[in-house]
Amino acid sequence: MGSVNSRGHKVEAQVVMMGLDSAGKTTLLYKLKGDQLVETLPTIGFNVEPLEAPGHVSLTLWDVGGQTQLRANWKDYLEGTDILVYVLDSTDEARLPEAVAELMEVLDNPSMAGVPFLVLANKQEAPDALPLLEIRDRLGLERFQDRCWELRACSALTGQGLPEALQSLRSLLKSRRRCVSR
Ligand code: G3D
Repeated sequence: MGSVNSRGHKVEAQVVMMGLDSAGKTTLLYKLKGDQLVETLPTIGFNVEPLEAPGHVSLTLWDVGGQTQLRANWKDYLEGTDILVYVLDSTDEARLPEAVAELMEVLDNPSMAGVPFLVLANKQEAPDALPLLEIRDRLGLERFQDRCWELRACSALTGQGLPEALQSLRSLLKSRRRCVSR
């Protein structure tokens, strides 16, 4: 469970990263972790890594496998999570509807009540990436007026947008109490 210390500075949080297979979750995890690019294999189960982020933020990042047969287990990771990071492959227009449908199912889970979420439109450096505004329209997140969420563009390959994504994580975590009270 996340916590903020008595001076309101230190934030500790469990972060679950989900998204379809190949969205770039594992690449993102290790880019954030050590600014390193790794050769990824499909995640069987999950990867978990601690991450000290700027602004006194200690995160435990769970990268949960996104292959079809693993998605039934997603709900097991939601209980006790402080924030959800949902990663989209901006170059995979064909599977965008599937990615959106899976996100909606996750958001419907009772464990997600009051939990903020950050959607990352990954692979934005690719020439064929859908622009962020189009992704925003296709997601239809504006309907979630009563939840705390943000949408950010990034590239796990180049690191573009990752500092801003961490900033969003921090501000969403700080807003968590507000989300819960709704
Ligand atoms: P997953 O953990 O969500 O399943 P991975 O996804 O991290 O395994 O990444 C799947 C593929 O997408 C990998 O390529 C990886 O290099 C690529 N990828 C991840 N992030 C980015 C990005 O920001 N931009 C681009 N262009 N590619 C990215 P391979 O070829 O190894 O399958």
